[in-house]
Amino acid sequence: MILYRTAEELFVAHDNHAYRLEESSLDALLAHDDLHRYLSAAIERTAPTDQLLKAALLAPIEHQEVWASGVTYYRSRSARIEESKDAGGGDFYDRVYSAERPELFFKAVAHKVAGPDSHVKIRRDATWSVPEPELTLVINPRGQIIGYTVGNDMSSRDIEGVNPLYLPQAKVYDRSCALGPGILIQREPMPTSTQIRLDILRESQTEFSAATTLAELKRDPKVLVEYLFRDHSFPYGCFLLTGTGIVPPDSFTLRSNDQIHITIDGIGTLRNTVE
Ligand code: DO4
Ligand code: MG
Repeated sequence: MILYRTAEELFVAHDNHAYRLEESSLDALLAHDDLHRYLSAAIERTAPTDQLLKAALLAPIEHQEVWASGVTYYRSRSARIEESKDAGGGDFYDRVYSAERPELFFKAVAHKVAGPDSHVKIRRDATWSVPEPELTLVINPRGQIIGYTVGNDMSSRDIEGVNPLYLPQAKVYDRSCALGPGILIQREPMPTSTQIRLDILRESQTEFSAATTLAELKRDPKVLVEYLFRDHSFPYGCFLLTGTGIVPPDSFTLRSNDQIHITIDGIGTLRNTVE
């Protein structure tokens, strides 16, 4: 079942039907002991509605923080080593790829997050910007993974490449993160065969397309969450992007009006336009 957020309400979609939830706070839903069971019971007692089809979707986030993991795919490791070779930073990326402790960094709070069918931004002072399509874990305040959504970790590769200490500026700015279209509520891990696909369209033509699968993800999502929650509380739960396995060629940079489509099996497609 997939949870969707609109300006007024929350909906759950299941077996080609949508149901409006009595609960309208995502914060409250994420705090439930057993969200899957709560939503199944809501579906049992509620008549389906067509209101979801008419409503604009918002990013499925309220007071949650968004964090991200880095260099969790071999492709990301190689791309970062290359982009930072003049700054002598490549060694850091190689070391973090094989280290026991993962790279985790703060990415956003709700007001920096773009929802489905809205705009993401590239920084005005960046010359090399890319989207990063990432499976995103939805975690409750007790540190349990309760679902999955699609995430875009927009990144300024030139700023990151000059010096790894510039990472927060390369990664955190207004509308540098997109989440949606909804949250797949699922206790079980996503299968390793799950495909993550990125399509970038420019003037309606495909400019770049690639796909990977979760079989390429080096880190166990549960271990990423365990590190994130060490001496660190999230009273409303949080989101954790799990890193990118797709990096466009070095000649590619995003431009205004490019359309970014990220599709993850079982969750859906997150569509955004570059402002
Ligand atoms: O270390 C830089 C960021 C890495 C990242 O965002 C990724 O691998 O997805
Ligand atoms: Mg990333």
